[in-house]
Amino acid sequence: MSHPLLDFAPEVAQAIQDRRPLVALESTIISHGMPYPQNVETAREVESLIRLAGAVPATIAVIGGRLKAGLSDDELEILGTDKSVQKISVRDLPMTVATGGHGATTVATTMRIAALAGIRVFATGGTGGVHRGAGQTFDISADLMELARTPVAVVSAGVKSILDISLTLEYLETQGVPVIGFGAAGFPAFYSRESGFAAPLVAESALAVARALFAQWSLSLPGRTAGGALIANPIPQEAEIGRAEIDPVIEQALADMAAQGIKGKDTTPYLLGRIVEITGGRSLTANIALVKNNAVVAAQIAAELRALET
Ligand code: PSU
Ligand code: MN
Repeated sequence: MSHPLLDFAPEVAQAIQDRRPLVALESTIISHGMPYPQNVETAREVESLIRLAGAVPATIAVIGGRLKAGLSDDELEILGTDKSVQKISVRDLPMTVATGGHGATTVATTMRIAALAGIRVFATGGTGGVHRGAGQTFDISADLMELARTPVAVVSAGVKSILDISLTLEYLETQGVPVIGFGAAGFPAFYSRESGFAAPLVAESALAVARALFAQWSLSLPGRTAGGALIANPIPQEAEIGRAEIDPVIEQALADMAAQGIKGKDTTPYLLGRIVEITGGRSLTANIALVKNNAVVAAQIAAELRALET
């Protein structure tokens, strides 16, 4: 697929031509989700893991107003270090393009660009969702809206309990988004393998996920896609931080945020950073482990999907 605003890295262009499996990666996790230098190191390691698993990584961002599918080392370094890089959600994307700016793409924006690039599978750490107190604030991540309407499967470790997990699952059900627990009956809560909520659907293998996605995308109506899917892959056991341990930390971070009056798009980056501080870096170790785990599963799903398509 080509698009006048979109540039493919050479490796990605070659993979598309050869019909190899591709995995999209987001960039807000690099610029606003982890501190430097772990952010850039992790981004590189995640790309390598995807290659080892037989797929090709395409990290998505906006650089100088151009949509990028696959980044050079210099571009990755800009995202990891340049404080002027904005976190861009779908509503911000047109202005960033129009003004020639740099932008780190959220899950929602990455899905949109991945779809423009013809990439169907995307690995991240955690997705956004319905924030606690959304009844008052109306703070519902655009990630959920994009999952409803863009045909990309997002592999994540579930959502953090900085969000209202119950409302997030309800919202996804209303929007018709399949939420598939990967090899687990419980819906995961990012740092913890269990959230206390069941995964609405379960698949035991990458092939089973690929079959479900293939069926979903065969069910599009004319002029309307069948939307995306959320593949919920629990953090590896050895990296897990149990709920009893992380829940008070999250409560503390939420209280600190309220005290500082932080709102809107700054909410998620603030909470992520504050949780790293309170846990003395332990949450960052867990975050890195789950992102890598998601990347490998996404590569396996992308490979199975490609096999079904051919
Ligand atoms: N959740 C995480 N790590 C992250 C994010 C969410 O555990 O890095 C990022 C993702 O880029 C996600 C965005 O798309 O935060 C959601 O932001 P908001 O809640 O403002 O929609
Ligand atoms: Mn929000």
